[in-house]
Amino acid sequence: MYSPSTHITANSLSYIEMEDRYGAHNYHPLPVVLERGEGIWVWDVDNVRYMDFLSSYSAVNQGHCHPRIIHAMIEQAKKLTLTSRAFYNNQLGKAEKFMSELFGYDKVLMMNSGVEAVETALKLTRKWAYKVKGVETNKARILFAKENFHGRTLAVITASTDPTAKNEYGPFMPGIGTIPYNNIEALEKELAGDPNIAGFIVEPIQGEAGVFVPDEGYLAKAAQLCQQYNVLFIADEIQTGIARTGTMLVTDTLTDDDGNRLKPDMIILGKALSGGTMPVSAVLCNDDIMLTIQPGEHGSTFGGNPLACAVAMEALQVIQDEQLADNAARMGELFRDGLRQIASKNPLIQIVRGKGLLNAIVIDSDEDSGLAWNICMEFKNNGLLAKPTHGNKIRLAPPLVINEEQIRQALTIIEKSLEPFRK
Ligand code: IF1
Repeated sequence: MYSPSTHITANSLSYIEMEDRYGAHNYHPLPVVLERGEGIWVWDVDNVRYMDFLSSYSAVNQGHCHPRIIHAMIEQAKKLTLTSRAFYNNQLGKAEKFMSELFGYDKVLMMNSGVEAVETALKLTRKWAYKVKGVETNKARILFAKENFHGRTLAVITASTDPTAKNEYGPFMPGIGTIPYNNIEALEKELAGDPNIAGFIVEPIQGEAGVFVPDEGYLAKAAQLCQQYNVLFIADEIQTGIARTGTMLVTDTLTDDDGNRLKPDMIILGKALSGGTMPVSAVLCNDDIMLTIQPGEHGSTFGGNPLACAVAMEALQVIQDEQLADNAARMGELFRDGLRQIASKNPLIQIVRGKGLLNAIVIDSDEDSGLAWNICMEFKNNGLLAKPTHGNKIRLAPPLVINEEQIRQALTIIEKSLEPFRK
């Protein structure tokens, strides 16, 4: 089998060895050491330039170091960065109003990392179950989809079906169930069989599972079933949201059979909510859910800090002003067309899938063959950064500011890089 060059400069190696020596070994990064970024581009410590086709797992949708977001960040940082929630600040209300109106919910609760917002949604779901739905104390259950990814906390990995994320972290939390993704019958059976189910949390497209797009109609049907059984339908749009898939949210497109909008009861945002500049996350829902939590019952030192608020408003405004949802939709079509053309000539690409600029190719190999890793090494050698997920899938998700010429440039790199691996 073809083996790509793995030469690493002494300069890069010095940083890699430092992380290896002093850092926890909880990741296995591609051997590239980045120093600088601008738009879709990143540069390594030897000033070699790459196209970023990971976008920090869809956190830098607006492009690296977007000048407007960085400007908003610096201006706010010079004035006030943190008040805690013991006092009011003059940014939080503005950001909450901005997000409520933009996404169409009564209220917002801001946190920091994505998983904190997921935990917040789970806590809200339980409170709602006891205070509004009338579930008996400590009996509430929350449903998750198998092959989900919602973060790394103990509660959230309880729901994971990935042994790597979960092994030897037990004991796990009660009150959690999992059902197959993209399977309406399984959801209905579970909902019909257990009156204590409080919520169903789902990724509109499963990211970590290799950009698995559910069947047309699955999400809408799931939302309707949840409504029918008085169960909260919770969309984790941390990775799919903020224009990544060609609309502000994937769930913006849900309708019932008569064409009426279906909205999730709760949406969870993170990642690109700050344009990748700092951890900012949020849960949005209406008063009947949000107001079940009273003062002191949930919080965070940094959640809703004025720096995060100023950054989030600018990051969302940039998405709108630059029409990045439309661009993601158009560039995504172009990109998948190009990938399919490559696949028609090179059977190494088994499947091309995705929506907007959240895409993946499935490589024709065993999950543990290492082939997808070697292909990503060859991408890197040719100036494009991407990372395998679940062995034989490669996620391809550039910043949404990418243009047509750059898409063609990326396709050329991808085609050329795959050529030597041809069977
Ligand atoms: C890692 C994956 C992506 C997410 C969804 C919540 C979170 C994430 C849908 C938690 C985070 C990340 C985290 C990062 C790798 C990455 C990832 F490959 F693991 F699955 F993006 F696809 N919900 N996803 O995708 O957000 O707390 O990290 O801010 O943990 O290694 P977080």
